[in-house]
Amino acid sequence: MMSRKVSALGVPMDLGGGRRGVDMGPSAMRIAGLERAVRSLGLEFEDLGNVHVDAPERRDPRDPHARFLSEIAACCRELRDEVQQILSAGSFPLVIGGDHSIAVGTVAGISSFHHARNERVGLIWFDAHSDMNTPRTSPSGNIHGMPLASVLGFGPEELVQCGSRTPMVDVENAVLVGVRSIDPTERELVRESGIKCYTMREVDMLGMHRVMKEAIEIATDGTVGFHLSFDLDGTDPSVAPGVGTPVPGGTNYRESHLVMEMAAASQKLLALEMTEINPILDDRNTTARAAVELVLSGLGKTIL
Ligand SMILES: [Mn+2]
Repeated sequence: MMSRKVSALGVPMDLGGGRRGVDMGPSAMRIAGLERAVRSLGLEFEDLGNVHVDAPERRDPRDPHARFLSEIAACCRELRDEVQQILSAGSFPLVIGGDHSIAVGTVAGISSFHHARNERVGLIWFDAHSDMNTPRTSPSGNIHGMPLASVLGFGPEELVQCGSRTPMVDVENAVLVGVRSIDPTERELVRESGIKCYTMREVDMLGMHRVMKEAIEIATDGTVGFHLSFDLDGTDPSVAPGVGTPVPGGTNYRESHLVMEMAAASQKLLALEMTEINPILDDRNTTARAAVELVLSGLGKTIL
């Protein structure tokens, strides 16, 4: 982390998923003591409140292949501008979701800020899913399954061109970690794009230390640093039960923290994003509390 000040920004978005409730993720993390926890590390903290998101009750999803596309794109543009302002002020962006579609706005902000300085950025995408669908391949039309494809340049124009640079991140500097569920139709794009993908099989066989070491090498090769977009569903449901789309066989408690610790130790982390916390499916805020602990590791908390 390059700044001593953390700026938290909530994005209460649940237009991108099929299951309701992830819009309460930002509240859940605040209630879990995010501010006090970050300050306990000796860092400055400011809470910028929430980006505006409309309620689905007030909107029509329209296109069944990309539901709520214009609402999500509008929110991502606002988020992009906020993230750029945080970076301009020399602060560290901590974005709290919200479904994973918000990553389009976060990555657009980071990419645009650095593009203006002639710098490229890398991306580590921690997730049970590959989020590489497009409206053409998505079985559900839910945009939270499309954000990684979008930031790499594949998908609807409104999302792909959210930043000042297209693609926002070069596929050579993007890495997937923790994957164990890929739709048969999105597999093609995962393969054809050439994105480096560390599935849970690689985590099992190589160990998380080697996986993250290699992931950081890829994300920092020729870049100024990287963004870590952390979908809580990447961790095992025993660690994070309250997520939008739980999948068994995820990273355990220590493996999840090692992802964060190694990102922090690299000194190349440009921003951090926590997504898909669903308090409705949770057990007494377990998942938001786990997310706050994980954030601390990502901000440089060490055991010793
Ligand atoms: Mn995701």
